[in-house]
Amino acid sequence: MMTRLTPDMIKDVPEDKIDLDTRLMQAAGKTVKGIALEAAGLPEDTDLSGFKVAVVPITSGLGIISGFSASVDAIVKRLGMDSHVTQGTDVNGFTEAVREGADIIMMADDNMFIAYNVREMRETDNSWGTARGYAVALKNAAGGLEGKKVLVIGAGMVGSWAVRFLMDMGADVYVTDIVYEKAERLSQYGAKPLRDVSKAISENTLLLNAAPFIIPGEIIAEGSIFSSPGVPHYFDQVGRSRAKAIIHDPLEIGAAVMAVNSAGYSIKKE
Ligand code: PYL
Repeated sequence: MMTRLTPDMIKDVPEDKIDLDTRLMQAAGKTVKGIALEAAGLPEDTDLSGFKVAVVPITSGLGIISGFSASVDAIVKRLGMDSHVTQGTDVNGFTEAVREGADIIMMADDNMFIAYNVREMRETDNSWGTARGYAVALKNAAGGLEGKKVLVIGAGMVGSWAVRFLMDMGADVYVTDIVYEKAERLSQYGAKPLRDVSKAISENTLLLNAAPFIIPGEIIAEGSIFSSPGVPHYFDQVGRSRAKAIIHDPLEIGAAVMAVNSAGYSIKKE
């Protein structure tokens, strides 16, 4: 069960108050759009303006998260796509999106957040998109990962995908989780499970943190590069002074990869 976002975590997303592109340019030399295009295997100059995206608020389970649909809508608009939030919610909203000819429909309940390409009948989910986007960000921040040791913290849905993508990038992947058996299960993809979480973190300088884990600065190695989608997110002063880069956002990189990868299903057919 992924950590549920709160309105407070995403309140700065609609107006991009954290200026994520500037932070990513400094840490990884790419913008959100650049990372999303690389994650989707599309050329850097891909024109996304022809895509019409509908974001459908979903009231099921624990219900609407205030600001969630507005955040996804803003993220997609920043990619240059034509996006809007439907008037209706749930099936009403989905029907509205279909009737107005949306190319891509994005919606999330308590367990899944997907981008659905209506034309190609293919979905991209948030765990896949987040893992891929943060693996690409780490690769760019590290100047390539071929043959380099990388530690994945957290063997949940995002961490599991991240292990596979980092292996594909040629990294020497280690994985740790407070439940050792979860880390051990990822050895099927060639990753090496480590039992002692703190020791693993202190001995690595390329880390993808996919755990809801506040990492105490004193176990962080000097010069570490953190690619850190995990929420809740916090690094203390010692951690921030030791880390060379900390890449984080509560929603944007994952949602951008979903939208761009979904558009890619149509682009790659052309
Ligand atoms: C997709 C996010 C990323 C991290 N956790 C996931 C989460 O919070 N999921 C719940 C999303 C619920 C959205 C709500 C709405 O406003 O439409 N159903």
